[in-house]
Amino acid sequence: MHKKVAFIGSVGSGKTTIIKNLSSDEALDTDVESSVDIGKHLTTVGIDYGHLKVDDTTSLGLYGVPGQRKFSFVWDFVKEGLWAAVILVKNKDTESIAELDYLIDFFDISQDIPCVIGVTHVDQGAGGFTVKKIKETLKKKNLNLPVYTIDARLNTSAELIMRTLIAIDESN
Ligand SMILES: Nc1nc2c(ncn2[C@@H]2O[C@H](COP(=O)(O)OP(=O)(O)O)[C@@H](O)[C@H]2O)c(=O)[nH]1
Ligand SMILES: [Mg+2]
Repeated sequence: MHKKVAFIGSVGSGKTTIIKNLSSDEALDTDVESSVDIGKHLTTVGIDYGHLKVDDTTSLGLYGVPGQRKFSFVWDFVKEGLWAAVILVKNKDTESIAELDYLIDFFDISQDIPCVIGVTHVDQGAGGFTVKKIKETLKKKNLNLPVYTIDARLNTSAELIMRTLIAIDESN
């Protein structure tokens, strides 16, 4: 079975990094020009794509989507048939924190879909304030989602996120 996972969050929140980190094959990174044609409308907006084989029967398609609203037409494509979502928030970045509210609504995030929030760049400063703000937003929306402080560059962080998504899916 092929399942679609979206990595969403503002520019610089670590989407490209975490997808490269997780991907079994060389991830497509459209931050630089890609030699592989994944569709003109995707390459021009810098979508990332990676692939992760979980076991013999399950593989995950990892899609990174730009956070800026001017690119929101790509979100419709990624939103279609979504299995799980990872929302990345850049620590201490006011815009990235504020974006969470909008992204939750746009992607119809609910308790029915596996979703984890990762606060990145916490190695550059304590994440307490950012986590507090995120929890306030979640409370307002009646959502109970795991919030992890992570380093998108580390395998251990990426694996923690993916294992959590699978565990939530199995308990749903
Ligand atoms: N120190 C630190 N750097 C990070 C972290 N996550 C990503 N980066 C760096 O931040 C920059 C932006 O990350 P990128 O994955 O391109 O963000 P994107 O715009 O969401 O795709 C890159 O130079 C990454 O190496 C993190 O948790 N800690
Ligand atoms: Mg990127």
